[in-house]
Amino acid sequence: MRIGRRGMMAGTAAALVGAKPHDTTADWKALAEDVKAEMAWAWDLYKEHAWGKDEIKPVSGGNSSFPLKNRHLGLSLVEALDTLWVMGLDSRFREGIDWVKTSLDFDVDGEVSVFETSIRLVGGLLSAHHASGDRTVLAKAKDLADRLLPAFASPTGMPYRKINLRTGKPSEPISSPADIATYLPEWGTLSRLTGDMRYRDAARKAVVALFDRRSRLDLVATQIDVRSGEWRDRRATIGSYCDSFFEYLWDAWQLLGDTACKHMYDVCTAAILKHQQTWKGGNLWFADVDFESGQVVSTEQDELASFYGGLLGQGGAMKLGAACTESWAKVQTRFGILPEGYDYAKGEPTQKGNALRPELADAAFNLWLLDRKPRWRAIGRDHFLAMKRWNKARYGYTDLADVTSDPKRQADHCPGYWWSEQMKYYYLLFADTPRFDYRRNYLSTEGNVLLGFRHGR
Ligand code: IFL
Repeated sequence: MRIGRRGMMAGTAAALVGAKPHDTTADWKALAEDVKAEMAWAWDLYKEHAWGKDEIKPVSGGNSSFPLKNRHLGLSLVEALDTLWVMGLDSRFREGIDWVKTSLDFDVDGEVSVFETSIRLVGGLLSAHHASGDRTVLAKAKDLADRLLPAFASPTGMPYRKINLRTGKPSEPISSPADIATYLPEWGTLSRLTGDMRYRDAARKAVVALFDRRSRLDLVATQIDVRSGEWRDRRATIGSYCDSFFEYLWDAWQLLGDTACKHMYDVCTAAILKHQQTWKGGNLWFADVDFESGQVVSTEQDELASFYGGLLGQGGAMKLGAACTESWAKVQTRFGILPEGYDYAKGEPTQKGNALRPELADAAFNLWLLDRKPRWRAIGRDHFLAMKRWNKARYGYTDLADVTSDPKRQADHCPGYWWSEQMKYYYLLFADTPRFDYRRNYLSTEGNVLLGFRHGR
């Protein structure tokens, strides 16, 4: 049954979450079909109102650009491609691939974030190549990586934050662990596919340079100068600015068999568990601490940190990973949709919006891949049903300005990752599709599938 928007607006926040949180039964196949239908619906609206633009504005029907200012690279289209393929939305996938081959051009005089452009566009094109086998798509990924590569030519080997796509001029030397060290799976894959090791080597050098500058507690902080290697901030966090640095240490081991990265992951994780792990009322959180003294500096958690339970599970700490994910699932049950910031000490949101985030679904999917417990599917189901209730707008799915208001207040932005991440996580969680190898696979921080597609099905 489809519930009308008016009907959705009655009742308290907690009552508005899809099913009872600990009810782990559902018609998973039907849910998967529902996810697929929502993806097709959103794609068709994007095609009609924002074709080739970066992002659709789902409330007004307008569009916005990212990662360039005022120029578009078809970000949502590229991010959607492998999701369309794995769902079997083949004609839409083909029209997207055709657009990439005929219309996508990176020769633009404008600055982009090296990190965002790599995870979203290089990664999106690599997964689209994995799905299509099309060498032209791979050539586009290589062209873009070639334009980003000069950013790594700093004195330390850690990349500048930004680069001009046409001139190759880098800028913004103050960067973060996530901006510096979230490349190896994509760039290692690109090196494997092209035989050109410059991508992998640059990405790896940056990781090692960052790791070597960790504190005596084995913690990293959020800001560092890539020219001098001097830290510009003292806060260690598993959230924004650092999150995918830890993720890609594990991933480089998982995807590329990089044993040094496995060692770095173990060192960093042991430090986080020793200095940041906090239990409150039976819930597991990770405090922000001073990276040299270990003193707690904040009890606020970014929503982004809710990915961490999945990573802990992948790294072998299944009980802690499950506990961390359950802590966030309780916040989801309370508000329906996670707020962008949450203070676990006060039990209150600190940022009331939600940028249509995928992290809790990501963690649930990763944990489910490991132990197949229906509980993780149920968390993904609740994430999906709440999104359908609250984020659906006239022209697609939108972010929220306030998750605590009743009704929840919509903003007007569909970020590119929506197409690549949660829609794929939900579908893979529910569908049992033969197009995906559930035992041997790899999904990037942006949800791009770099390993695990099964063809001929
Ligand atoms: O781009 C997304 C990706 O998962 C990431 N950070 C945040 C985004 C989604 O919230 O690494």
